[in-house]
Amino acid sequence: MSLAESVKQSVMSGVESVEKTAQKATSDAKQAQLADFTLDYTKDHGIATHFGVLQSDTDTSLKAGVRGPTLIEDTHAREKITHFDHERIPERVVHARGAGAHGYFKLHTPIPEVTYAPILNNTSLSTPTFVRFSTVGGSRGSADTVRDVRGFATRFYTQEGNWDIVGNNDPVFFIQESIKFPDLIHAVKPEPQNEIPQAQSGHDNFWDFISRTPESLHMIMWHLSDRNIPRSFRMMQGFGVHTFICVNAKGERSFVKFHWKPKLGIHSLVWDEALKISGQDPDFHRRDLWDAIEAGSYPEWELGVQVVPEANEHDFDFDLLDATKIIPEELIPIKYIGTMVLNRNPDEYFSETEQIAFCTQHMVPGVEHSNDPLLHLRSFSYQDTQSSRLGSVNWNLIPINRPVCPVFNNHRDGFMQMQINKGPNYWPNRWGTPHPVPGKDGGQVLSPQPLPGGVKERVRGPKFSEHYNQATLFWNSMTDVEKEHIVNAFSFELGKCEDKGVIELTLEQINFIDNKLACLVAANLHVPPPKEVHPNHGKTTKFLSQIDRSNPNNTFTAVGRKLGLFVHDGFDFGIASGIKTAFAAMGIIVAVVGPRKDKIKSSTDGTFLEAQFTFETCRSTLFDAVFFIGGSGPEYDKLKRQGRWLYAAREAFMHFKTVGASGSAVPWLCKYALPGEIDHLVDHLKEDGVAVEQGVVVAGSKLKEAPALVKSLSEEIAKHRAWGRDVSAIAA
Ligand code: HDE
Repeated sequence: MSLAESVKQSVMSGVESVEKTAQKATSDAKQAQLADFTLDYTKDHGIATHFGVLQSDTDTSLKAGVRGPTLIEDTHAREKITHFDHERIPERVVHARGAGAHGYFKLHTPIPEVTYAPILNNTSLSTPTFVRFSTVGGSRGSADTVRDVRGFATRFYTQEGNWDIVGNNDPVFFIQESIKFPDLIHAVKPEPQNEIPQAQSGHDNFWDFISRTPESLHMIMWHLSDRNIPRSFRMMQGFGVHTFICVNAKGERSFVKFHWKPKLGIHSLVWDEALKISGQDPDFHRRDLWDAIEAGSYPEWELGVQVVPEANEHDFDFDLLDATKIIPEELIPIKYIGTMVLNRNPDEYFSETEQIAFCTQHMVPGVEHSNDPLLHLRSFSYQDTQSSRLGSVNWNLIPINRPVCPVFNNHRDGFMQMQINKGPNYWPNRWGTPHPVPGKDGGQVLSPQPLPGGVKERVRGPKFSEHYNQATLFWNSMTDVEKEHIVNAFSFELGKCEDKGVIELTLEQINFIDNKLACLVAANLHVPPPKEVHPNHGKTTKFLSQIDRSNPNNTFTAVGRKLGLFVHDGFDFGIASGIKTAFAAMGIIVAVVGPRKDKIKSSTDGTFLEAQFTFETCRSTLFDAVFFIGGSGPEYDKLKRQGRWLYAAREAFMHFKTVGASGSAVPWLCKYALPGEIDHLVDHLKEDGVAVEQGVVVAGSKLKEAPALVKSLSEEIAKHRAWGRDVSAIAA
């Protein structure tokens, strides 16, 4: 069985009812529209020129004589080469690397008190969506698992037009004002003189900018936390970041923040793992998303809103319009109102994922801009960039960008006009169409917004000048493990800087967040700690930690996780197939790793498992857990010299992952793979039993049936990582 089939078998039974209804949603309006533009190349077709003339030869060009020069008369050859020459378009100036998927959104809790937008009021609607996840700094061919903010851009194809929430996986941003965006991006992108480093924030220019931009420090805490090395797109929260305005049918306005909560929980890689995967599988995240959807294990998110009525705008010690601040959930709880399911991979990356043109100004009636100074120029920027990126103002006519509702206006012509607009092209006219539509009939009428008044000047609101409180809140709210990761991340990033002044200034800034944090980083960098001690306000929030189980935003489940099941010729079939079958029923993906990509024979006559990976074609980093099946025969006798097994066990252990073994692989694990680490556990293992400690699961050689092992193994996988494990002695 191929990996795709085994993945499919694994997850099909683990998916819940809401996902199964997803199939029905594929008959939605957007899919139907896209179908009209889709050519099926898997059917039998002859090759033709662009102008439709069938060609008899596409391999040999027209020549003047057998060994003569190619003739310019060869229309097909010229067209083929010319088209190829122009295949590339500019990549996005930021968020160049991404992966997308189709899905749908279904509301379960209407919010008429907040907005009159039908998509947030009508529970019978199933609204088609397209989501694109991305990294920010790297170019289109860079790696997925770098430390970076992840884009989380969602388009809803509503009956009232396209609504885009162009968000990120962090709820705040580096800067308060759009006008600073080019500086931020120039600083983080590769340095101009040598285009180094690619997709990394660990370099002088970035930290130079940050240390001189204190408003960025809250975001920096998110950036250097585990959030920005996510385990999977499927395991990321998403945030609209800005505070938007929503308007209800009575014309009452509220400030609203949008949140996406992943059903599979919020989980991350560890840094060493992220670094290695960048080389081992640069497509790790897009493959993970693609495989899950192909397998029918559709990722889901709950859409939530934090709502502040306009009258309460000034109730906070920060400004609601400041995108470097969260609204702590203790102050304004999130109300979850609907579910988004991603259930279809694109047919063509370029036409769909690359050509989708998200825009923050794509808002439907009932949702509006607030006065957030990061938002208005941003809305200008998206409109502007699409025209240069996609080559024409007519990018709205590209299939993935077309709304599913009728579109008539008087915009005309331009490069690549793709429809024939018959009739009037101005207003008012004697035909009376296309005409403005009154608000009562669905025309957009922006709500009358009170303006603060004042004089025209380049200023920011008074509360915009406080930059450290929420950075400290974030730090205080982390568990010790997460704090250690942040200290290590600062140490790595600043350790990559060459300019001592940059390091010094950054440490001074971190010192305003927390003195201990600054001292720990300084110690790691072997530079003097900051002298002044600024008081830490001591406040915490339980909604931010990814490890603290009391955070209601998180979920711990083994569903959708991947186990690498290592077998060698002569393995114990009963235990291996027991795990495989049971995990398939639980929605946990099992990949068999063997000496060959072929059938691997067990010790029981006539039984085998098909390996999807060889020891050489995968690493432990590609799995959430590794399990080594015991067995007998010459290969098992040589196991202590099986370097790939030893490395996989040690590396997974070092990355705090679930590691397990059964039968004859247990003494191997204990003595050779993890010497001195699990003696105590193995001493207590009964021959027919299972023993567990800190994510290590071992099964005795006389264990006949798998259920007890399956239970322990899946429970450990669901914990994500065994953070209590001491890995200091492990070299991998
Ligand atoms: Fe973007 N951003 N951005 N950004 N952004 C772009 O648009 C920009 C900001 C975000 O998958 C560009 O189509 C400005 C915040 C995502 O296609 C560009 C500012 C947030 C994506 C642009 C910001 C984002 C982009 C590049 C200053 C989180 C990828 C190509 C305020 C809320 C969307 C493009 C996709 C892409 C400009 C800040 C998220 C140049 C001027 C804040 C997820 O228009």
